[in-house]
Amino acid sequence: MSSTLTAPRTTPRTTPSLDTPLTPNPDLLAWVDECARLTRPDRVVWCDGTEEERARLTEYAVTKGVLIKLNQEKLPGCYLHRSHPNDVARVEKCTFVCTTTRDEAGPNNNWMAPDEAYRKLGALLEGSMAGRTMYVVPYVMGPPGSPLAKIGVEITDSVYVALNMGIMTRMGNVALGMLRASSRFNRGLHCTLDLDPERRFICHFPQDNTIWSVGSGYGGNALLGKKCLALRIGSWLGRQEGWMAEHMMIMGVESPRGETTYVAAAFPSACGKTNFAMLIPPEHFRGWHVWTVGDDICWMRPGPDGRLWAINPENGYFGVAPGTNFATNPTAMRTMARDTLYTNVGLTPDGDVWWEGKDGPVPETLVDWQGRPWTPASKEKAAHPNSRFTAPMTNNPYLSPRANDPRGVPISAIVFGGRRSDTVPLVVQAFHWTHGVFLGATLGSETTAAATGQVGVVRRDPMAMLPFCGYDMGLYFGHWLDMAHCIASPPKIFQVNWFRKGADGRYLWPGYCDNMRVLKWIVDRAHGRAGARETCLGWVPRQSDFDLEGSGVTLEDVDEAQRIDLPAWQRELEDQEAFFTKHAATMPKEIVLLRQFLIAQMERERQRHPEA
Ligand code: SAT
Ligand code: MN
Repeated sequence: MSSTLTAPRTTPRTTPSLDTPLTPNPDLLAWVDECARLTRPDRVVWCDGTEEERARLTEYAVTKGVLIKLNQEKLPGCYLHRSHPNDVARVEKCTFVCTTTRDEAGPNNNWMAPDEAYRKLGALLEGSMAGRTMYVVPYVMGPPGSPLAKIGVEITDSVYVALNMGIMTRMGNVALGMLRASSRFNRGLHCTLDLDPERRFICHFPQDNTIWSVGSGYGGNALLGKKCLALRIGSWLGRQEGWMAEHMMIMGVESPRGETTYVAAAFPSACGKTNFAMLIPPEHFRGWHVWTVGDDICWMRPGPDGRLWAINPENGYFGVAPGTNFATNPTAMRTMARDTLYTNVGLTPDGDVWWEGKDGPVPETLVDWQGRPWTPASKEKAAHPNSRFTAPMTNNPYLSPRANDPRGVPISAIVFGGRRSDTVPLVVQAFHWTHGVFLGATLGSETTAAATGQVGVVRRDPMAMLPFCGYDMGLYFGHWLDMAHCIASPPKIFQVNWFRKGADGRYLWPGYCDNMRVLKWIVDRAHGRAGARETCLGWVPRQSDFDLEGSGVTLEDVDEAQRIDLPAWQRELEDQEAFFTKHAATMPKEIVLLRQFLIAQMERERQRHPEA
């Protein structure tokens, strides 16, 4: 194992040597002290977020074998980390929402009583940092000064986590400066323990604005600002405070006339959100530009002008490496060319990185993600399917000039997408806000490697928030419906599916840069400019509303990608039943009725076309 995470512990010391705290904030000092007394680290290090500190921690991580220095000529400032092979993705079964009552967490979450969770994890945390360093990582989610920004502090025993947080958030002094003497900060306590999956728990205490995570050092389990704070705790706070925390990327779509339209889009993990957020329009769309505001998370609140305004709470990208190349996402390739941490990708003999689907010839030999020799004849993959790059958003050549704007950007269109090889059409526009909420609520997607478990099975993933909604999902839909009353000019809502296949198993839609063709229709519809045809699923583009020039896509394929397959829809509606039953207690009536309405319409269609 290349990591110190499993190194044997030395005898616990009772008085850790304390680095000078960087703040006089009494509540923060008291909490750090409390955590240190519980976990008994040898040292406490306060992270200030400076370049000098980053260099020092990086060098320390290299000497400890936590990071491997890559070829600095090819990849300046880039390092490789190999996680424990049992710790490579989010683990939903170990993730808990610890509200006072089980009902608050809802059937969509694993629940543990707060007392029990504090007791259980407290026992695991006791003395857990003996012989180790405790990093105190203060961070801001959102552009500093934004009314939507939130402060968190993550305490962690992992230098890899501290370094990742330094890329993914605005970290260090900037957070302490914003926090000043306030006690309003998220308290995140993270300890890798010995990475035993049996002792892996990610517990959220929304009523205490607290997160305790033990037993994992990976991604969303350990970088507590991301899914834990920005989505699970964020969604809870959003409902209390009248805003929305969503699993969405945000992009600005600039037309040749210089008009920029902001679009937010929700897709489940590893379904191409980052690629979509970094889309480069095809040749034919001269004068169009897509600017990335964010690639994963979106916080939105109604503005004084009646529109919905959004920020990206993050400061970097934690993107999936496999499949990323100069054809699928040239912007990501450029973004991760420097100052990037790679996790679980292959290592070539000249200190470069490699993953399945990267440009160029397959290396004749390399070291795989588990540190073993690999050749193209090897049965296993060189890079783990959920291997990642952590890159600063400022590396993105198409970073939106508004990405750091504390006011955020006004959203004109919201898109829900999933990975579906059948049934769901390429693009549909909702009839109205409530119908859009219904489209989001009934979203399904084939599972991916981003979470442990079976890959490729359809599961309901409403708003792509199933693993991230920090409270009862039915109440969450109700919050969406309530928000309409605070937004005089709501965004138009759409559903897309880039992944539909034909009878021959071929993708019907090329995806990637050609998604611009769908995006243009979405933007035009959001401004009330493009035509459409009404179907029972929503408004869809007519052939003449769609610009296919230069795509090589046939009209037949597009028609097939848009086809309403009645037997498939019958199965789809039946498949939704279990989800609606599970959430019956709180599911808004409007959503139930829209589903009944669709079932009735589909039945009539089937009577009209009994041969279908
Ligand atoms: O591991 S993360 O949750 O950060 C990535 C993802 O699943 O989207
Ligand atoms: Mn995500």
